[in-house]
Amino acid sequence: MQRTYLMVKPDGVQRGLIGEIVARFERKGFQLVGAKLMQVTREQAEFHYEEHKEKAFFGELVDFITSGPVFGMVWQGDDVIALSRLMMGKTNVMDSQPGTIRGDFAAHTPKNLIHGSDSPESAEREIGNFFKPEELLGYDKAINRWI
Ligand code: RTP
Ligand code: MG
Repeated sequence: MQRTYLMVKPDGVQRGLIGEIVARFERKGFQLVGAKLMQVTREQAEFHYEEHKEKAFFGELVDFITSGPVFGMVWQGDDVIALSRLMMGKTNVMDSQPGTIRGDFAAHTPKNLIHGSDSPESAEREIGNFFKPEELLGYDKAINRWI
C-alpha cells in the first residue's frame, strides 16, 4: 500500500476542475486520506520544486504554483504513485493522451492542472511539506476488498 501527494494546481482550481479530478481517483478505487484548499507559500513552493532549482523555468514555476489556491490531496492505494501519474498523462500537452487528465483538459504545457509525486521518496517529502500527520486519516473502506 502506497501514498502519494496529488495537487490540483491554480489553473485547475480556477477552471473549476477540482471535482472532476477528485472523481477520477475515487472511481479508480483509490482512497482519499487527506485534502485541503491552500495558498502555497514561496518557501513551500521552493522546497516542493527543489529538483528544478537550476532550471530556467524555476522562477516561473514558483510564481505559478503560488499564484492562487491549490487543492492538495493525499491518496492511498496499491501502486498509487505510478498509476496516478498514468491517469494524469504526460507533462507536455503534445504527448498527453486523451483519456488522461492532462490529455482531456490541458492545452498549454506549463499549465498542466495537476501535480503527482514521482517516487515513494518524493511522496514522503511532499506530503510532509503540506500536511501535518494528524491531518491524514486512516480508515477502513469496505469497497477496498472488491478492488
Ligand atoms: P509535476 O511535478 O508538476 O507533477 O509535473 P511532472 O512531474 O509531469 O513534470 P516535471 O518535469 O516535474 O516538471 C514540473 C512542472 O514544471 C512545469 N514545467 N515547465 N516551462 C517549462 O519548460 C516547463 N517544464 C516543466 C510544468 O508545470 C511541470 O508540471
Ligand atoms: Mg514532477
